[in-house]
Parts: sequence; structure tokens; C-alpha cells
Amino acid sequence: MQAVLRLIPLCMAAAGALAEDAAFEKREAMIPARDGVRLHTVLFTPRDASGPLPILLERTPYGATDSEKALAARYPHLVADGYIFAFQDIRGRFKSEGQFVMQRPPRDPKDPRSIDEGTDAWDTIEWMIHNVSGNNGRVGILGISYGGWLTTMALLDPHPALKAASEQASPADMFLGDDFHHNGAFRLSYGFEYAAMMETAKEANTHFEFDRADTYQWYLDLGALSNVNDRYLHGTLPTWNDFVNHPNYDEFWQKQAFPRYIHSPKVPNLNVGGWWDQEDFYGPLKIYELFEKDDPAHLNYLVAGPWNHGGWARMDGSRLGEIPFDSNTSKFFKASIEAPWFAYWLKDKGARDFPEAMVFETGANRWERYDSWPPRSAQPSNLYFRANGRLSFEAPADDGSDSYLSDPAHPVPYRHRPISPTYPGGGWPAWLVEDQRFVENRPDVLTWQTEPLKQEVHIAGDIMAELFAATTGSDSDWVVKLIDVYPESNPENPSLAGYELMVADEILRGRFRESFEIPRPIVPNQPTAYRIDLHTNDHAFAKGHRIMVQVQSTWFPLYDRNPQKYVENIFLAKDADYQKAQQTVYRSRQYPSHVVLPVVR
Ligand code: PG9
Repeated sequence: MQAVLRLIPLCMAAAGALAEDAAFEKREAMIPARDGVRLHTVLFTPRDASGPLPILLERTPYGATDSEKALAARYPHLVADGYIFAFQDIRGRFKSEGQFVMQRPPRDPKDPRSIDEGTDAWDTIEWMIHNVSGNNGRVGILGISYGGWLTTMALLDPHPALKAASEQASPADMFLGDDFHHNGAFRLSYGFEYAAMMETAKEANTHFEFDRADTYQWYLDLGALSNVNDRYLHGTLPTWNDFVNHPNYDEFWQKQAFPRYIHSPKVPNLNVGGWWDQEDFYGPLKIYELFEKDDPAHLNYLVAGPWNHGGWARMDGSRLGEIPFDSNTSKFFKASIEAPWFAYWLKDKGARDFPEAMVFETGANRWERYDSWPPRSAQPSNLYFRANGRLSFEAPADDGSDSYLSDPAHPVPYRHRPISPTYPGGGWPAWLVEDQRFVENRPDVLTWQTEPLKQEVHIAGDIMAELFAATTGSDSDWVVKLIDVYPESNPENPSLAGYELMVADEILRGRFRESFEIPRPIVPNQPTAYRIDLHTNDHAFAKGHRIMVQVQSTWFPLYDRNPQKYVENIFLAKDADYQKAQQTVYRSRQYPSHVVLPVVR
């Protein structure tokens, strides 16, 4: 890409020097993008630099970091190593000009006037290397989640001065696996609350005001999704309207998803994900996989740790909820992975000895270095649903099934009630590690489990659920959860006695079982095969623990309720469309429902 930057007169407005003893000189700049829109950027230059320094750029829709205190709290390890830091509001948010578009799709490169977040990053880098004094001509970019997505956008057609990146928890596909949908099932509470947060006010992250303390009850009282615009939003939030207008995996979703744009990496990139990321776990693993397809220069790397969304930056990583990890995994990440990564590429310090995949094995609580991900050593092993709630590595020799009534009027809560709003705080950040006993005895949750394990079962790699199921309805959701059950007596950590820890999970909206583009009704009462990708993991089920699988058809209000009757567009369904359905999960010779585990020992 040619630089078409219009270098308008330097618009660096000194924001006033900080206190005399401040470690950084702070400046604010309105950096011009190629279409004239100016992007608000806060720049921190170390006062004690002994020579030129690289610039680290973080772009965000949530309000650029603008205090030295916040910078030091966010990047202590990188501050210690010495960088110029640049924090930028993306277009249309906070103090930047222009129009915010939720996940603005990559531009058409044939149109020279087109812009996207990649060109904004490009123009910012071009401006900075010419206008920020004391820089060494090299720029790194990093960010978490939306910031990770902005980082990935900067990698599609990177500026030549961009020499290192770390995409962290970036979404990759909002219909298939990240914040807004999983396998076509709509993430109701997240989608609604996030759209309200981002599109209610330009210079604020707005939290929707619920009039119920338990949002489970609020969403249930809401009824059909068509009531959202009728009662509350009245068409004012573009993102909500996009949800309504694009119920299938159409061009709208495909043109903002990364598979069609990511090719061979041109910039070294450290992809970072958390095993219990409640928002974007699919994304970083998918981005790693896409870049990995053609990486002859070996520029693409993976880190996966025992974290929730951004946990490596926001908490010490020695535990998540009740689950201990025996060491400060975030400190390890910052000091031993992230800092050396940028120091090597931007400052020529250290050695290029990064493992291809640095992965934390939960359960055993240790870091493992792999030369590929998923590891080649894993053996796919089927764990079958059997009679009397048993799970076994032996296939069923008899016929059988289990069933439950799924009632949209009484959906299974996804975490303990009362369910606080998604943001800020509350139970959202650690819900994936909540003890699943709170739903185990519900009549609409089926459970199968192994005997206590005689030896450890270590899985590393990709997990798949192969479900054979029938419904009396003509559409249905299927949720599968893989759970590590702790022994009833757990002297090492009594608070975990009998604990049911979810290690993998996913939902599939049945209408999309054959195609995400073209939904089809389910034939009622007919055993039907469903493949549900439970993604990738590295977990040791310890000796004495059990492996458990649960199946259910609602997970509320994380996912909207499936009416269980086929309608063209669930966002337009009426209250009367929601109906009960009798669900049957088969565990027979002909229909042997099972999960496929990548067993390494
Ligand atoms: N999960 C958030 C998000 C990223 C991208 C798009 C929409 C939402 C985030 O934490 O930034």
C-alpha cells in the first residue's frame, strides 16, 4: 500500500507536562488519517531514554489510556524495558473524529479512497515515525479483545515500520465463535448489553440500566426478541439492528470475519488466548490457525494460559474463581513471554527461541512447550454416553436413549442466579469456572460421567462432540459441556471437594447443523447427527477425578431461547412461537453419541 497520507501541519497539542518527577513526557496528538479524519492519540515518551526507542501502539474503542499511573499499572514490564507508548481512540469513539462502526469490515483495496481500522493503524504509524521524536523507526502493536482485533486488522496490510505484534483475545468470527454468536446461536446478554455500551454515547461506555437485580428475570420478562426494539431500543442501536437483519451467516458476517483476509504473516505475531475466556476464546486460536497455514518465515506463535478474558493483564493469574494454578501465571506471561517478545523484535535484545506454542496444562498446572498446536502426539479417543448416566471409552453394545423436556419458559441459567449485568464487575468474568453442580439435578440437564479415573487422562488438542439427538420440535439448541469432577474428598483443597469444573463447552443452533448460510428446519422425532466443535484444550483429569458430560437445550440469558419451532428469523419471533419440546439423546449402537478427546496419556 502506498502512503497517501496528507501530512497536515503538526497538530500535536501539548497536554501540559506532568509533575516534574514524572517518568514520561506526555503529549496528545490528533493524527490525521488519509480521509482527513483525525485520531486522538496520547503519547508517552520516557524522560530518561539514553537513545532512540521503539513505539508500542495500542488502539481502543473504550477510551485511550491517558495517565502515567494507568500506563504503569497496565504495562509495568514494558515500561521497565523502555518504550514510547501511544494510546489511540479509534474513529468515532471518545476524542477521535469520524464515525464508529462496530467491527468495521476490512476495506476493498481496489478502492483507493476506502478506509478501515488497518489503514487507520497504517496512517498512525506513518505519522508517528516521522513526528514523534526519539523513536527508532520500529513500531509494535498490541491489544486485548477489541484491541486484539484492531491489532489483527493492522496485520492484514502492515506498515513497513510495524515490526512486532501481539494479538490477544481478538474475535475472528462473530457468527461462529466469538462475542455475538456461537454456531449461529445468539449471545443475548452480551450482544444486547455490548451494543448498548458502545452505541448509546460517543464519549462513554454506557451500561444499560436494568430494573431487575437478576437479569435472568429481566430477559425472561422481555419475552421474544422482537420485544427489544418494540419496548426499549426503538431501532436506535445499529448493532442491534444488524443482529435482527442478519440472522444467518450471510455476507454481512462473512465480510467481517478473518478467514477470507488472513494469509501468510508478514509481521511476527504472538497470539494469546485464555482457556476460560468468556468472550473471545475462538478468535485467537482461529487467527493462529489461519496464519499458521502458510508461515514459512515462522512468524506466528501461540500462548494459551489458564485465564479469562484478558486475565493475563488484569489479574495475577494464580487462580480463577475457586480454581488455583499454583503460580502467578500472569507475571510469568508478562516477564517471560511478552516482554522478551517485544524486546527481541523491536530492540534486538535476547534470542529468537520462542516456543511455537507455550501452553498451560490445567489440572497438572504446568507450562508446556509444543512445536505445533494442536500437538501431533494426541490420539483421538471416543468417550461414549452409556446407560445409567455412565461415560465409557467402550462403545455401547445395546440400544438406549435419555430424554428431557426443554421449556423456553424455564430455561437453564448459565450461572448462579441472581445474574448481575455483564459489565461492570459481577459474576461474568469467572462464570466459566463456576461449579456446575448448581444445574446438575435439573430435569432438563442430562449428565453422564466416568468412574473415578484409575490414572490421569491428559488431553491436548481438539475436542469434538458427536451427538445423535431428536426433538419433537422443528428447531432446537444443543449445548454440550465437558466437565472435570473433583473427588468427594479433596483434602488438598476442601473447597473443591466434588467440584464440577467445566473445561470445554459449546452450543449449536440446530437449524445450522448442515449450513450456517442456509438454515433448515429439523425433522421432528427423527434421530439427527450434530457435530459440535468443543475447540481446543490442554487439561489433565487427575487420577481419582471423573470426566463428565452434560447436554441441555437452553443456556440463558447468555443465549437467547430457541423457539423450538422453526421460524424464518428468530429475532422477529413472537411470544406465541416459543414452545416446549421433548428432547432425546441417543446412546445406542446405531446412534452412539460421544465426545472425541485428544488423549496424550
Ligand atoms: N469482547 C469485547 C469485544 C471485542 C470486539 C467486538 C466486540 C466486543 C471486548 O472485550 O473488547
